[in-house]
Amino acid sequence: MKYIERVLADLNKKYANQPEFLQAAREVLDSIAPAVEKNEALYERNAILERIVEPDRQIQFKIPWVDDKGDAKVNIGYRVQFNNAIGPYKGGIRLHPSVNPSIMKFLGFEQVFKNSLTGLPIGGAKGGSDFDPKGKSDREVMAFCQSFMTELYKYIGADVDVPAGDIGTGAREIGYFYGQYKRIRGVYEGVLTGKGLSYGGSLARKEATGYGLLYMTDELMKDHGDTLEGKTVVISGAGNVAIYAAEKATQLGAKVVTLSDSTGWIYDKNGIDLDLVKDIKEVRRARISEYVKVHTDAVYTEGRGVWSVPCDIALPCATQNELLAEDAKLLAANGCKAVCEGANMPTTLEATQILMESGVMFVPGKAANAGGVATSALEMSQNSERLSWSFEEVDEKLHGIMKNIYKNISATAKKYGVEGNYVVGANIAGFEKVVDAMLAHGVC
Ligand code: NDP
Ligand code: 2IT
Repeated sequence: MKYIERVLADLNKKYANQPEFLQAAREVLDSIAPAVEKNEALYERNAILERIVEPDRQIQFKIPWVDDKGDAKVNIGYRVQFNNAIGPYKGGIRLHPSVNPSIMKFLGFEQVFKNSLTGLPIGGAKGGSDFDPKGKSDREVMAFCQSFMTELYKYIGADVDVPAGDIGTGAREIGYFYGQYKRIRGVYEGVLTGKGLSYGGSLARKEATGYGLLYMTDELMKDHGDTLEGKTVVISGAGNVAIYAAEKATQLGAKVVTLSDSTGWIYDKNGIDLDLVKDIKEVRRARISEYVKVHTDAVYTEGRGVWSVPCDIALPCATQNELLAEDAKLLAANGCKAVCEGANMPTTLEATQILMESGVMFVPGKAANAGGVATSALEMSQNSERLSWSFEEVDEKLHGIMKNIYKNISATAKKYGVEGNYVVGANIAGFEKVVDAMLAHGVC
């Protein structure tokens, strides 16, 4: 049995109860085959694949906290420190009731390759909890965050592991995490990113994932003799990534006609009013259905459905496995030119295959949404030198990083004889840098 197949078979056996992790591992291992085959003996002797698919460590802990009624609650906390061959562990914290060890591991695994693609010195990690911030008061969120950090602080540090935001973790949660870390450790350091601007945050970090996604999409279109000007864009999600993706798409001349949340989706043929969405989501923390109370000619539909709207470009920006095989068929039939992933693994393996076979250009999340973590690394740099850069300076660096990622994944795909296959390009390019470092460090 070939090396990759053996490692995949072992993983399937060992982690049969971790479907998301197995999906992410399969996507990477299948597509790096040409790079592994070239060095099979060396990699196998050094157990490179066995070592890269296994997290360095997984921490799981209890998070007791007290709600507003005075009742005690318990959630489960996780931090998966996956690989620190090229830099300190780095990755977000997800707060969502669906969080479990499989989701933590898939996200940590993806992060290793994504962080490598940024070209910056950051290793891969992910953390989170099954806590649901929806409907909780500020005090309850603070109580949870303080309890979470009371355990997590033991395992992180500015040169060790630097968490950040993800689903359910925004500026408010990062603030409470930071306050508790500082209080326990007595150290003022860049231990988290996505911080508020008054205490070491970076300008443009809030916008970075969405903006970066559009810088990537723009490069892709230009490389294929096209632009974003006048294009119809459908976006799922209505959170941090979706909002700033919509903002940059609009700035680049496209028209964004959909957004969604977990209850339903909106279609506005005139283009989404982002000031209103920001008020609904960032200020009021309300449902996207509020939108049609103001824009009465827009349509709100319960459930899922954004991929049924004819578009030139589709940007899944909500969560994993939200773009299914039937959605891919519909997008292709409706003439969609490109799908670029703002979320992590939003497209199923089957849907990805359908899109690529139908000639829809596809850029995977580990390349397309890397602008967020890249700007987190820029926040770390600013913290280290105790300076703050201007919005323009950070944004310009982010733009350059996304252009470089596109160049890198495109050139790598070409080098391995699969021009335009950005899944292969991203996975091999991300993999090679990490493996180079792992080989240099010896078996550890
Ligand atoms: P937010 O919490 O800000 O927003 C998430 C959005 O997706 C919300 O509109 C939410 O709806 C929707 N959503 C979440 N889970 C589900 C679900 N199970 N079913 C349907 N809708 C859902 O998160 P982000 O915008 O930060 O993250 C979105 C995606 O982007 C995630 O995959 C994340 O891992 C990825 N990402 C984030 C980065 C960042 O910097 N924040 C960087 C790179 C990737 P509702 O409010 O109803 O739950
Ligand atoms: O998935 C991701 O890349 C993030 N949630 C951002 C991680 C980070 O450290 O900024």
